[in-house]
Amino acid sequence: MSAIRIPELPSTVHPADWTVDQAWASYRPDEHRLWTTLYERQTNLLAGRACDAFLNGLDVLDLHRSGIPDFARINPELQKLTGWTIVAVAGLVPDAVFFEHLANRRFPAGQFLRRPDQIDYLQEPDIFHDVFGHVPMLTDPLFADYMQAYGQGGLRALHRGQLHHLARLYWYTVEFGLLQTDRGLRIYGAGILSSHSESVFALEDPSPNRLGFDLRRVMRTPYRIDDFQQVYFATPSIEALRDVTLRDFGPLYDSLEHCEDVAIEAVLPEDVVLTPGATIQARRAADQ
Ligand code: HBI
Ligand code: FE
Repeated sequence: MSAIRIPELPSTVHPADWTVDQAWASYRPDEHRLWTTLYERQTNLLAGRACDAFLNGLDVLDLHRSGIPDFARINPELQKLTGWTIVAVAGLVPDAVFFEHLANRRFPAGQFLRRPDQIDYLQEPDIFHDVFGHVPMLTDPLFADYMQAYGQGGLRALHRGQLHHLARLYWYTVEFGLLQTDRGLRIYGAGILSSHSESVFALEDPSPNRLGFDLRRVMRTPYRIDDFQQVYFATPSIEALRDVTLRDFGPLYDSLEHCEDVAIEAVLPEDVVLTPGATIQARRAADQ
């Protein structure tokens, strides 16, 4: 008997693109109530913390109306705004499948909702993280272009064996990105926006470094998936982010080949430090 088990696609998954039926009618009343609880908790926190594009997107799509959103209702609205649609998936999908969806302006969203005991944290992307966290930003034309460019870049990165570098870009922008505005830093990353505690931590906690976004610097920086971030990168505009991503990263990958990673909590002389983290603050105090 072989000990190796080859994972099989669940029979309800469409084999070509890993999509499933959202089966909206099958969500239970307690699941709709949990969505509403999560929605209200986050929107109370996010006024003055989330960027305008996100808050406008939440309004425009009216994600609150019927408990767990029905993709059949949202898709015509989203498609009219930026050409994006949401497709349901059962959980994580293979990288190539994920990028192929993004490159075609389809956002794969988890079909299932977390359990009540996972209200504060779960590792897999559920429908609250994916739809509340990611989808409002897809109503912004510049961000919509950025995500598609990322998907196209992902397919190229896969062919070049450079996914580790590109995944860092996704992590520090789409999931944990901050935006510089004339009213201070605002959140646009879905990993923060869908997290009760990190929405406050990301902007207000003294410990993490908050640095100006730089594509090469981000690609040199590993990340942790099991704790709050110790470094956030803030872009001056979504347009600037979109513009760097429209270029081919080939030459950048070449230059990174012989370049060391940067420790997560490190600050380099060339970094633009927006707010220094507690480690540097402690060091500065000791220097005085
Ligand atoms: N699948 N459903 C889902 N959601 C993701 O965010 C995701 C994925 N598969 C792969 C993947 N992300 C990574 O390739 C990127 O985060 C880099
Ligand atoms: Fe996500």
